[in-house]
Formats: sequence, C-alpha cells, structure tokens
Amino acid sequence: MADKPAVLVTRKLPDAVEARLDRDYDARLNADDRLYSGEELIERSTGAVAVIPCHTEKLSAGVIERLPETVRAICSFSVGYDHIDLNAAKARGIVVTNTPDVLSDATAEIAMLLLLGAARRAFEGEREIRTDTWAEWSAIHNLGIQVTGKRLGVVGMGRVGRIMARRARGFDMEIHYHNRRRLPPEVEEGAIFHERVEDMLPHCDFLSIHCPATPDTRHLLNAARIALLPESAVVVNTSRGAVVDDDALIAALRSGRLFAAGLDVFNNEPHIDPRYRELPNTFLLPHIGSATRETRDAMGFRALDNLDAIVAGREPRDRLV
Ligand code: 8YV
Repeated sequence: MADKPAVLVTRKLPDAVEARLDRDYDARLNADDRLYSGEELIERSTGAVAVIPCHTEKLSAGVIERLPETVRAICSFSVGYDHIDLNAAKARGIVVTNTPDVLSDATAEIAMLLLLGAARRAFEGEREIRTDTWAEWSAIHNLGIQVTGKRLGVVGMGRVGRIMARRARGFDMEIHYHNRRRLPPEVEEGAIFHERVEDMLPHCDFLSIHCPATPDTRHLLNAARIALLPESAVVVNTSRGAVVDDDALIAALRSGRLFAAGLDVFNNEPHIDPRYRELPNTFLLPHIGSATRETRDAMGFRALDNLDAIVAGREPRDRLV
C-alpha cells in the first residue's frame, strides 16, 4: 500500500477527529497543543500535502510563500479565514477551505448567552455569590435591562446572524439587520433591512455583530457609530475583535453611554485589552463560540471531508480559493 499522505495539524483536535486523521493520513499531531510560530509551521510542513490550522495560526503571505512545494491544501478548522492570506495561497495554487454551517448554532447560542448575561448583569451577580459578597436581597440592586420585546440589530445576516435573529424572536424581539445585500423575504423572516449600518443603529437596543473581519469591517463599531445607538444599548460580539474599536467601546462602557457589552472575541487574543477586565459592565468569554463537543467534532470532520476531497482530486465542498 502506498504511503499515507502527511498532514500537519497545528493544534490538538478532538479525539474522534484525531483518530480519523491517524487512520487516513500520516498525521503530524500537536499533542501538547502548543502554538507554533510561523517558522515552526513551515519546518513541520516538510513533505506534507496539507496543513490543518485553527484561527490561532497566522498564515500570512510571508508564511504561505515559504511553505514547502508539497503543500497543496490548507483546510482550516474554522469558519473565519481572516488568519489566512487567500491571495498568497491562490498565487501558489494552494486550495484553502473552511468549516461553515456546522458551528452556526453553537455560536448563536453564545451570542444569546452574552446578550442575556450582559443585559441582566449575570457576571456581577455570579461574582457576588462566588466572593460571598451578597449582602442582602434588595429591590434596587443588580438591576439589568429587560430583553423581552426589545429591538435587536444584527450586523451581518449570514449563517450565524440568521440563527441569532431566530433565537431572539423567541424573546419577542424586533429584528433589524444590516448586510451587504438584502435577503429574500423567506430568509428575512420579517427582519427589517437597513442598507447603511448608520441607519440601523438608532433602532438597536441590542446590537449583535456577526460579520467577518475584513479590511472593510475593521473598526466598523467606532465612536461615531456607537454615538448613533440609543442610550444604554448593549453590544454583543462573537465575530472577530478587529470589527470593534476598543478605545471607543471602552470609553462608552466607562461613561455609561452603553449599558454593557458581551464579548467572546477580542483584538490580540488571548492578551486582550486589560481595561475590559476592569469594567463591571462587561461580560467576557474566551472565544468559545463554537466550543461544544458536538460542534468541534463536526468542524474537524468537515475539515477532513474537504481534505479527503482535495487529496482524491475532487472539488472540496468549502473551497475559498
Ligand atoms: C473557532 C471561530 O473556535 O471558526 C471560527 O472562525 O472563530 C471559532 O469558532 C476557531 O476559529 C477555531 O479555529
């Protein structure tokens, strides 16, 4: 039997995914789950046909250009692909794939958790219990903002944004959305479209960000746009930190112009802006949008389905370039 193709897997993946990798490939696994530098990634790819990175590996043009000639595919274990220079990959004839769909429900769950947690000051309440500082029940203590019946603005009505909108309807929320283009009525499901994000913001008691990080969406939420939100709005971000201008968001949270923010993603993860930690009105999670057992298995299998197709000379389902 011919040798199995070598594949570099940059991070530790769920057991079932690694078992399939081991069965079908000469899998170079990362048992320690240590983050590789660009140099290490290039070195460890020697003789490999493919790399399976996570969003934590920056596959810049500089790294991609120096990958060994043998590398034909980058099958990312993520839906986002802002960590991969697609132009550089295309120029080298390397196929790039991602893992859409399978993580949409899990990510929308975390967005809803953040929305509820930020609005109802869950973190402050939880901390009181844990630090044994719950003095006495009070009618005026820990007052949050009611979610039911309020208005939610969704930035980026893609797979995750649509599920978020559907979940929010379960709380009788009125849904507004901004997207590159208007969606057909059966997909809109009654949501109100705004061609310009500026036109939507005054209608958003809650704002949930679901667009990808691109040069166009960098700092999409900046001081000028925050100023368009109603007083005491709540901001939720489960997409990428780069979409938010930290200085502007932190200033608005500090002054009380915004009621709270629920954030699962940050600039410069895991070394986030420390000011977020000092604010009482932030509900912070460590990028766990897709972190369920079911979803992480499904992401791994989806990445492997793409890899199998490329190795067999078939068109992969989730080709980006
Ligand atoms: C993952 C994500 O945890 O898929 C994405 O784009 O942001 C997260 O769901 C991560 O990217 C895995 O690489």
